[in-house]
Amino acid sequence: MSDRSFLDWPFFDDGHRKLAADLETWSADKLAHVEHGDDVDNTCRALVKSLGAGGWLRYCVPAAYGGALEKLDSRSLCLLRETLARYDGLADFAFAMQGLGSGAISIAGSEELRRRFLPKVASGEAIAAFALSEPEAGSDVAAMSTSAELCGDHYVLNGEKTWISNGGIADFYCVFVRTGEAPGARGLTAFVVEAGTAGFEVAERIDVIAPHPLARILFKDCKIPVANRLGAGGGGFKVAMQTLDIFRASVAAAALGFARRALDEGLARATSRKMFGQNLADFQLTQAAIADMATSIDSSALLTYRAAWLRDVKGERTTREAAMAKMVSTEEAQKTIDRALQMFGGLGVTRGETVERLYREIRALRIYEGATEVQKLIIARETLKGISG
Ligand code: COS
Repeated sequence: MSDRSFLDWPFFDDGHRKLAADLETWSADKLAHVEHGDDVDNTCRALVKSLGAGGWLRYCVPAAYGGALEKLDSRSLCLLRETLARYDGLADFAFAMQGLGSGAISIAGSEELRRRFLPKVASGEAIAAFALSEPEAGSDVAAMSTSAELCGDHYVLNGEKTWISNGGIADFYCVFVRTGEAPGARGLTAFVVEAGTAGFEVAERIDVIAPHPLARILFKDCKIPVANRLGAGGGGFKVAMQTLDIFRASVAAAALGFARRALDEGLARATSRKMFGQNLADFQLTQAAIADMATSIDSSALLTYRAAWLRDVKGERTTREAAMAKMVSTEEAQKTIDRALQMFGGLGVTRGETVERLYREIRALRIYEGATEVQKLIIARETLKGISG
């Protein structure tokens, strides 16, 4: 059983502790001993249904639209992602995408759009996706070129988006495009595009080292009603950044879940593997690795839950804190998982071993929703603002 002592930290209230305990019981029952086949699409569809039936997706939307809490609660999202990731990376993925994919609707959608999409996200009836990245605009969001032109009561979208999680299985996509009110970041707008809309197509499925539904999508004269716009024209960049501010802390939490699982696996191995007449854990080199792993997990947890608490309780913009949490937690989780894998020796790189799966699963987290290098830019910028202002 993973260390749960962090739940006593002052960042949490009794509601969070109950959520963590209930989710632990549910995950042990529904996820712990489940082997997924090779069909990631069906696995993810089934996981969304199961997470919906369990009531967990209700944490992805506000209470007025079928959610569990009045507004999105960062600490709950983090506890959910941490726990799900510890049990099953695809369950974490399925959960996270319901939140990230619908976040722009919760933040900026009209009442009509919220009523139409959010209850289905919460129940697991509809699968959501977030379409921001383009082949030439990943880290530099404001450089995107997919465009939308206003023609009467419609916008006409043209261009492509890539590395879109849930691409191919999503029922709707929150898409960010250039509408040209101003150059750069001030000329972007967000829209909801439903799968099946004429002119929208999945161009290519992308296979990655830790498989999950991922695709490149195309818009060819794709007509979207003005009513599907999320917020004001030209406000899309801020909607994207506000969405990322919430979910970046939850990426940190997912990395933390992977790292905790790696420590659990490493400890079990170190205390049972016999070598030179003693356990692996009796060697000081192993103990040094365990100390590093345990300390990096606690520092990641402190940064992650600080960011979440600041947003929930102080209502502050947490751009800097979420970036710090994401950077440290994902980078440290990679090291922790690598150390755990090393304890398994040759077994560690064998397909099907938990540490081998974690080793593949953690890698993308250092890239998506803002690569580590982008988090550094953000942290430095915010820190420099602090001394100049
Ligand atoms: N919340 C609200 N508003 C924000 C914001 C935030 N977190 N971050 C920036 N803004 C606002 C700024 O205040 C600015 O507003 P004004 O035009 O009114 O002054 C506007 O948005 C533009 O901001 P900025 O000048 O910082 O834009 P940049 O193009 O320089 O942004 C970064 C650079 C690196 C911060 C941004 O492109 C980014 O986060 N990139 C990573 C994107 C990412 O995560 N990609 C992965 C895709 S999802 S898998």
